[in-house]
Amino acid sequence: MSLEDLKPEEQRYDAEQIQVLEGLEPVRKRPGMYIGTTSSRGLHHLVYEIVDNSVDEALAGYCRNIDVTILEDDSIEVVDDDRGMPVDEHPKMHVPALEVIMTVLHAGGKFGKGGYKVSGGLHGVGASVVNALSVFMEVDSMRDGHIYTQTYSRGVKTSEVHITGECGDRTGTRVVFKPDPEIFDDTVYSFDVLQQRMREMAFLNKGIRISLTDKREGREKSEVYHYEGGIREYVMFQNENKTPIHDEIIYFESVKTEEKEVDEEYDTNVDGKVVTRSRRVRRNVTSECEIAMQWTDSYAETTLSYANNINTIEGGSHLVGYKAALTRAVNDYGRKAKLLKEKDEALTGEDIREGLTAIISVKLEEPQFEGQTKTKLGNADMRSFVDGCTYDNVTAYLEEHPAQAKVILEKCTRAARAREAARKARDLTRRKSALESASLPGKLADCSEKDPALSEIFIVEGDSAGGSAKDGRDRRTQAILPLRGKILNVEKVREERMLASDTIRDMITAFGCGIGAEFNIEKLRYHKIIIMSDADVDGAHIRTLMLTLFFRYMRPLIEGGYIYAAQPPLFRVKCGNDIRYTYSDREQEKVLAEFSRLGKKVEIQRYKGLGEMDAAQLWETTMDPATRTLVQITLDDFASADQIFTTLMGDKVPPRRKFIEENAHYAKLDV
Ligand code: TSJ
Repeated sequence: MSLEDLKPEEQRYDAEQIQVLEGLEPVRKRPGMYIGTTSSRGLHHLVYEIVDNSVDEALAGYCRNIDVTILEDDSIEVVDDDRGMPVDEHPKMHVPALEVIMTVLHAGGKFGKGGYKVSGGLHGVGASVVNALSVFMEVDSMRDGHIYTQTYSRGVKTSEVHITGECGDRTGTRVVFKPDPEIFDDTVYSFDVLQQRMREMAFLNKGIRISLTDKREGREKSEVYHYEGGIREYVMFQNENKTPIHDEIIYFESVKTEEKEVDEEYDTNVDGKVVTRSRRVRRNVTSECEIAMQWTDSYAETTLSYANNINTIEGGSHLVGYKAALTRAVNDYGRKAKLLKEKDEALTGEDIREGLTAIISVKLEEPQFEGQTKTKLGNADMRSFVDGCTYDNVTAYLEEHPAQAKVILEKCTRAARAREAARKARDLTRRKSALESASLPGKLADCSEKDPALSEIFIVEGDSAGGSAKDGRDRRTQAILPLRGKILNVEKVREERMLASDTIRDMITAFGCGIGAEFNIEKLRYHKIIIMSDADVDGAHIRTLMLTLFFRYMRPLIEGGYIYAAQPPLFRVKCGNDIRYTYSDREQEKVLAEFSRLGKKVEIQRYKGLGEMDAAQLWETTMDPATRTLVQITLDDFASADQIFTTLMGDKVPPRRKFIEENAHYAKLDV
């Protein structure tokens, strides 16, 4: 049913507020519109969408345990111990509520009284979307002693809601679904990817217990995430491989209730069809703000902000309020306690946040998500709410903990001095040559194309590979920057030391867009920055060092999808006139099997490094846009990326070794 089907007077009446309850065909036609993507990320998103339902119940106080299981065939089971989904007849649609939730787009959450939905995945689209994109789905609702069950295929019910058993006193909801291979490029679940989100959910919602179990053959595994300390424990987790400068975690929370005008949805019957309308009503609205912080001796800042359990990567009003208040609170206290001298300039926000790990989590009704990736909180009133809460509580903490306050202020003052020294140094020379000089690095073999969108730059490790790349490239669109010597680990030094490195300055100059606060993506000279390093451990190390630099100083390059890793081949296999390049051990086995079936002699060359390939081979295997494979480096999950870099690049050796051992099988580091 569409708007046109309504009577004319209905159309006029609040037309834009009318939301028509639709079937699920649009979801299957355009899955991307509902879950963002049909890549592996969308596949995992289905699980989050289901788990969000249970988390909402947990936040309303009706559920504590959520068990997520990857079954043998890559279908997913989620079981919780909530009230059980309602099965009574929907007053307007005359089918059980459970069926409405599962088969009608946009439905869900509005069957209970009160109890608002604060969770909700990035798209917050609901269980019916998961149903539409699953070849099979089964839901059991346990309530009033009965187990009510319904099954579906591709969003269409294959049975009525019926009683399939008894459950005694137990209540809860259980769902099994199998994502549709017609929709998803890849239907294999990653335990690690699910683990990240389940752990994050458990940190953000203290007290809930989420278990994650893998039942697939050969990968059996089970973990439980349960944190009574909530985001306090999240900060401890983020700081696991760092060295805190004060023992306890600074933690505070605040709840605000005010009368406000909000949208309220209701269903109504128009000509026998059910339409959801919304109206503005005045009622009490509650918001929560929770913050945990701890300073470490590192130079990097880790600030993770969330709104309704969604990582607000682009920040927003809550983050603005927090940052402003923290800067004021530390400066005001510092002056009052005479830890800052009258004549000194105020500490900047960056000085104060150096080495600080902070989690800001707000929960509110009607969140407005803005920005390119819809991860920027727009609700203006969250700014003053979080500001007030942060200023009062940080001030109180500093006043009540003078010894810790002294350590923290000293750290901030050192950061300010280092920053001032760096500023003076770069006013003289370095910054000029690194960031403002018109002349490009001598080693850069630039392309002739001037349009950045059509230009790419290969960062090539080693002189001999650099030579081959220069000879083999398409000079019109491909620039080559060979790198000699080690790349500095920027995780371990402050900015001025970083800028003293020729290799790093060459990269910054070649890219053209500057670093840090002065970063300007408009000035980027190439829209593809391709890291070309050997397909071995050393190559991976160099790639990680480069990504660390990009992550800490030029993060928009990663966020914007401009960074790629080239995929050089591992082997060259020749059989008669047939020459193949293979890029993984599995592919190699396949090609060898194919050739041995022919029973002919094969010649195998194993490439130990890019340097072993001549210009023509390098072009053909790794650089030719028509045939090459590039891996785009993405920043799916900032929290884990930050930890990976701290682990890999920080000072503590045992966790680094453990990480490398655990992840040794990965060919690429996709942060
Ligand atoms: F939708 C679903 F199938 F994806 C799903 C929903 C899957 C799982 C694992 C859990 C849930 C779910 C739904 N958990 N809890 C609920 N709760 C309700 O839907 C519910 C329960 C009771 C009442 C009430 O007013 O009595 C209202 C609601 C919305």
